[in-house]
Amino acid sequence: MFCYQCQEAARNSGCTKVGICGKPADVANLQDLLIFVTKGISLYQQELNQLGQGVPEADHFMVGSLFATITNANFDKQVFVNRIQEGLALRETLSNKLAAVSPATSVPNRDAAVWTAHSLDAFETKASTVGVLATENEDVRSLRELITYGLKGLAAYVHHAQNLSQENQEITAFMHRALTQLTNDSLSADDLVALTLETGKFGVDGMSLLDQANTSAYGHPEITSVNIGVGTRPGILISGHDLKDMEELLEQTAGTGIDVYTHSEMLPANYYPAFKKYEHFIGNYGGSWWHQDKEFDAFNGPVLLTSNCLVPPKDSYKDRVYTTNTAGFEGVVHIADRPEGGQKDFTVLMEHAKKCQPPTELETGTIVGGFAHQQVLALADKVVDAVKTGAIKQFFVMAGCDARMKSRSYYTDFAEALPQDTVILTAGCAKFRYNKLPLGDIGGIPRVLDAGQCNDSYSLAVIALKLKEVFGLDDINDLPISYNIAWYEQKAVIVLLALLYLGVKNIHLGPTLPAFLSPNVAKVLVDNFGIAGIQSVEEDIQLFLS
Ligand code: FS2
Ligand code: SF4
Repeated sequence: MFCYQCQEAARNSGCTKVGICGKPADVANLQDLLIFVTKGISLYQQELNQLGQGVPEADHFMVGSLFATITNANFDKQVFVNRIQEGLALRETLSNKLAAVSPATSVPNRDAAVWTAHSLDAFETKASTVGVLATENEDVRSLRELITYGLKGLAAYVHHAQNLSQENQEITAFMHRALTQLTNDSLSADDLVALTLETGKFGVDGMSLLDQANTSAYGHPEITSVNIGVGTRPGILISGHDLKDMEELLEQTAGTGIDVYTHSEMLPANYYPAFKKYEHFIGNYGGSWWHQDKEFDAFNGPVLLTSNCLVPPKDSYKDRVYTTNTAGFEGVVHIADRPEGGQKDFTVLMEHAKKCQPPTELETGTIVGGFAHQQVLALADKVVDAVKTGAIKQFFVMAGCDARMKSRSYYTDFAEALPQDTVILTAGCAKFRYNKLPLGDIGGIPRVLDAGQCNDSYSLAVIALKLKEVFGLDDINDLPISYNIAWYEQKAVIVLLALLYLGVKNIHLGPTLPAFLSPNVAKVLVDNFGIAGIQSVEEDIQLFLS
């Protein structure tokens, strides 16, 4: 195996024996093979799309496969074996369709378009030859992987939108085209840089699509005080990012005597008007994803993972973990997809919960969030006044991810060290490093404004663009906004590419720069976009405020 797609890649170089995340080598290799097979599907779908004959199943397969290989989503070997088999069969269907509708059209001559096998042994042999290191040139490899990880992050957002019946053909057509380009050895580094930025453009579109899907189904997030204490009844804990699952779980548990709590990236579900009507929706339990080894233990009831991040479960609570969508783990019960026009069936979790103790209290009190674009724009006059009078001197976008590394205490220290006349704009699980600190407010505007999940970084971009308009600026970089972003997995990559596409410069990325950036590719990002790493809190505060 060789994997360097996340911030915790071993020695900031790459995991080679087993993932720091717990991903075994055989699963890592099969994930590489699945990406290879998916590229084969894209080669055919790309031609079919150009003939107006694209097959929706190929879009769903491509999106689901990219998402399943994202960090901490799926550790189940059999899932990848099944998907590879399904993928090869689907490629055959697409090939037959292309031959039928346009006998003169052929796909480019690529191994991914023709390779096939039927046994696990043959899959494993092939898998060891199609991974990241199959691209020999370090810079081409770096750009190809940067694009691939951006596409994985984008796939996650598109998948959640699909679950809410929102699709955008232009986005999936681009994703097929990009995957096709990644099999083309004649593309230059410049071509790949252009494709990287184009990926960022579709990143903006993908986040916008999901924003539209979430807000049209559940209303616009609004300022909310979220309870972080516990009730007295047994509960179900729901984590990950999928709001459709959240809705169906709340619906099915209503009136059963079972409470529902969010964990980690599901916290922002508390901000949506549609979910506030459920009296058994108690609030949020615990912190960010990597605390689950202790917090799932203490929760005492069943836990539903609707996407990443899943930590390989400890035996003490493994039987209470359930996965759905693209999340998976061997030996853990997987809740099947919803039937056409129907709902998922969460009965097994409810039956399980009834036999469990209520959650053990970890903390009490509330945290405030719900500052997505509509809510912040409703406060625009107040915010603009505060900037004009100097009450707010600077905004800090600190969106992104949290993870285990000790060095991430930087983000807590940075938030604490920021002067009182600054405001943090956040989204994603990065917020758990500072969202329980008593940072106060500025004239009633909290000093930490949480827009929501990592995909709600879109809201932060909308807010920045609106402020640019209000202040009559030509350049988004003239706003008093600094970007100090924490990254971990591939959704942060698509957020970064989206910000670059929008013209945002001088983004600081930490706690380390991605291992997949070769020195030359890193230099392109530094020279053209002012991308930088982080230093000490003191040095960075001085730099940002100078
Ligand atoms: Fe956090 Fe994990 Fe949101 Fe990531 S819970 S690092 O999936 O996408 O952010
Ligand atoms: Fe290593 Fe991260 Fe890949 Fe897991 S996802 S194997 S921790 S680089």
